[in-house]
Amino acid sequence: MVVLSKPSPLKQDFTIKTSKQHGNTCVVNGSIPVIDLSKSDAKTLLVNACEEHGFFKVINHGIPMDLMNKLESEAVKFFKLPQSEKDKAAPADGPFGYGNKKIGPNGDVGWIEYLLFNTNNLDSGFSKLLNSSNETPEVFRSLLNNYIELVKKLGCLVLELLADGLKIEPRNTLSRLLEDEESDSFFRLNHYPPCPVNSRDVVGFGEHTDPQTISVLRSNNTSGLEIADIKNGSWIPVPSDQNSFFIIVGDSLQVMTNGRFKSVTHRVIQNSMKSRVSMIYFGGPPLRQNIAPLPAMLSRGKESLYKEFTWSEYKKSAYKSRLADNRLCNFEKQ
Ligand code: GA4
Repeated sequence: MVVLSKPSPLKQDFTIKTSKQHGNTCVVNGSIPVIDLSKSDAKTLLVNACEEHGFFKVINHGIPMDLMNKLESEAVKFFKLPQSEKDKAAPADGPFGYGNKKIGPNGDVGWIEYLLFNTNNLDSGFSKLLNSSNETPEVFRSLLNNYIELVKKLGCLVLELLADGLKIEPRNTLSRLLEDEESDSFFRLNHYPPCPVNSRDVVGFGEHTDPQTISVLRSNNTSGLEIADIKNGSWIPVPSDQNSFFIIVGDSLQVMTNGRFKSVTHRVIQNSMKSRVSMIYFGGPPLRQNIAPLPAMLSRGKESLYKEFTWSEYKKSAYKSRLADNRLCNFEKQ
């Protein structure tokens, strides 16, 4: 097990906020759907999981373990650099590059350091990495490129199976948003160092929903991820599994299915002993894309639950919000 250097302490407290919507009781044996993508019933199970949990694990995904492990090692190598070197990769403006404890622009903090990239312009974050004394930037860059291409394909496959399951035609109605060359998708490498404060009041990444369509997450074998039960808001710990991927339904997919799929609230709690390293692909639409319920989701005279908006408008509003805010409520019809 690799224990990385701890980032310098911040003055703020890392307190888990208990939202009004979601309590923080732990449901230890909460069930997480596991879906085998090689089986013929996958599309039905996927639809069911998005409706019931907004979250599931996929196995038989076809992404080579070797690639995940190599990218993880490169990330670990970067996070092991002295703080002053890592800080050279911090953005002058905008969100891309290295971040330490600060999450978003509005005062949220976590026991975390990370690298954030725009997948259609890797250099937006990567060029900053070249300022730090990274020994093998070309290896890192090519692993990032290979990995992002494969997780994007996996995300597209899941979205196509979901379209099949929902009888949406054509079946690339959702996946084309990620495949579009102007797709506004992000990739994030997170490092949660072991946290010296052994308390459930310390948070790695506070509760939130993802704004995009789906997020494809892989972590090392350190637990910490928790999802809020859609029905009663209780927290369900997600057992780590470094060989599988976890899919998180985001706000945009909730809107496109007119609320049938649920964008799941999730968080990462700290671990006092072990580092957690996670890599997440956030499949976002192009900025100009209208985010609205698909016609197939409005059959039999059903009305849209949401006002009309573009992804660009949603993003602007998201970046004015705090992490735990309900971002969709501004876009719901009264
Ligand atoms: C949550 C999902 C992704 O990590 C992210 C986050 C983004 C950021 O860290 O810059 C946000 C957060 C996320 C939602 C609300 C805003 C924006 C921080 C924040 C307070 C990269 C994303 O796309 O939205």
